[in-house]
Amino acid sequence: MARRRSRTERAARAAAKKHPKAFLTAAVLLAVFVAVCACLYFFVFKDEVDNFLAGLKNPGEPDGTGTEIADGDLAEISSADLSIHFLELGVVNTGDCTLIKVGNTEVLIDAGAKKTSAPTQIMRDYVAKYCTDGVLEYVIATHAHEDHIAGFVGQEKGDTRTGFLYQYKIGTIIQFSQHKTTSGIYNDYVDAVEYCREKGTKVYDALECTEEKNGAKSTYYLDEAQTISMNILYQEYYSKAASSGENNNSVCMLLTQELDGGKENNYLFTGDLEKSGEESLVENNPALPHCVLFKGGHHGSSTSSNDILLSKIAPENIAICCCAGTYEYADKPTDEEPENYLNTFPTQEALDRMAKYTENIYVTSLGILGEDYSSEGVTSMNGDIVFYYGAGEGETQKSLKLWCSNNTTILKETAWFRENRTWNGG
Ligand SMILES: [Ca+2]
Ligand SMILES: [Zn+2]
Repeated sequence: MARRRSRTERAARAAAKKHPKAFLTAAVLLAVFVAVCACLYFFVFKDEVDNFLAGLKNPGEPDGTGTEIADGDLAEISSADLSIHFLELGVVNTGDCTLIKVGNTEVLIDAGAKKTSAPTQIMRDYVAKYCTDGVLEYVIATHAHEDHIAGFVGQEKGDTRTGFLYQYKIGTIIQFSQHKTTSGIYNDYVDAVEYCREKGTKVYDALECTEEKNGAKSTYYLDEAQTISMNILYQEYYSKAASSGENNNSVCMLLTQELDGGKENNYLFTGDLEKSGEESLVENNPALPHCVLFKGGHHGSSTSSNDILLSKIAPENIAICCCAGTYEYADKPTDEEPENYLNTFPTQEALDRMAKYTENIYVTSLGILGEDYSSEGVTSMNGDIVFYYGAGEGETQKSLKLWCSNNTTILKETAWFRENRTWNGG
């Protein structure tokens, strides 16, 4: 049976009969245009176009509390439904220490920064203030670098040590699946984990969690009503050691809080994950949601917080744990390379990418530099940064609030930023 031609097909054939030359030219031009577009896409703009399309799929509409964040009150934090604390370490070294609290259940993610000083008395006092039952239900060790694990070990003190793994009863440790380092602090960390295991702590690695093997789970609920979940997200470096070093081995965790009306708030923690790890995280977690809070990747390094991840999560707030402006992890400016100051944490490059999504960027500490760019001391930027979900006295509605120990000034409004960085956002 002859195929019936569609109306457009018939019209095209009629036009081709009537104006054969014009039709041929149009067809050739169209073919050339398509070829040029395809070349531009595959060889020049692939990342940009993909990111734009990803942005369309995830327009960054807040799921939860909206873009406005209320000013918090220190007195409300202890009784909040959920609080997330980015600690100042009180030393001039960059490192991570994040405490999450839901009722009497705490999650401690990493504890930096130096084996000679961690955990500082400031960190110990801070954790003791919020963990009052002597039990840290969960500890996450994202990767095997000193600035993330030194405070788990701590200093020798009599026949014990000052590290968190010795000072608290630990419920479950979730640690990196891969490592290459054989550093002293790594070996001390392994000893500390064994010390806990002997006392009954469950010890899993990230891959066991995502594969739900040996008793590990990919989702842990932090409250009895099961409204706040800690989800270990798979990325490929759990199953093969990253060739680039430890950072891409970082354990990634999405904290999801269910709110009234079917809404939710999501908070993402990726340790020091770098670009290829972020790519794998996005690829393996297509449902990665819009995030009300993102812990800025790798202390604000240029290697992390890439477009592929940010376009997916469209973060509303970003907290960066670092000692801003110090040259601990950057080359000092020289006559040949005067712009090296742009590479100190938080780097201009990472801030440019973050600026597309939010100006609500907060930073824990600020370095005080000597003439030769050496670190001479430390002061607070925002200080301890605390996001919490709760309500004050007389308030009927709970909401996400921000309290910081020094101030809640967003990064781009700080004197340090004005002197050392450029705002390239809207
Ligand atoms: Ca506890
Ligand atoms: Zn680090």
